[in-house]
Amino acid sequence: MTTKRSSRAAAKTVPSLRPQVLVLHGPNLNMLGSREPKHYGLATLDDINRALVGRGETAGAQVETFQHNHEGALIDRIHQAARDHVDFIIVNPAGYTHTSVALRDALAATAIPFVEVHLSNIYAREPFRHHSYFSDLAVGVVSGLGAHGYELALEYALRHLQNRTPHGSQKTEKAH
Ligand code: CA2
Repeated sequence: MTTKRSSRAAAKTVPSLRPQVLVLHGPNLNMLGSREPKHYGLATLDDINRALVGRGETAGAQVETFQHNHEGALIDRIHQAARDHVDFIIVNPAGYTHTSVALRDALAATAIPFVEVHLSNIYAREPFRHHSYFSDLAVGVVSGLGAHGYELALEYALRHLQNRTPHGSQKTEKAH
């Protein structure tokens, strides 16, 4: 017999027809707009998130944003994204870019395609920022274009998701 409770729980796992994009921001990015504008620009995290959610609405996609200063909370959010059938992730792992095998493992385990974004050009900065634990798993990396980098990543995600067939695989491009 199906109880009310179990049918509600089952409904939660049904993939949504609306493409779902999760934007993840790592530690200290809540400070954007207040300090270090030379590296990170003047936009606040709220400015960035509002623009991304608005663009998603226009395109008929659901864009959710999440910032946390703790590694475990970011990992839990990635696990949640898998349970919610999120289609695409845009992630700025911030300082964890250069340190976190655990965050890398979470993204690898969920197998949700993702673009890695950095506001600053990590290759033009200190040598310890030149290595990322994420780039080889990412569909692509945007680094050094400021807040615009997130918008470009979202445009890519929307295009990528539009090209999906109803079964989730990608349409192949026609040769000319
Ligand atoms: O350029 C990026 O987006 C980074 O991911 C930002 C990280 C840094 O550790 C990476 O190497 C590159 C740092 C985020 C700190 O954000 C702040 C924002 C305002 C004030 C202070 C820190």
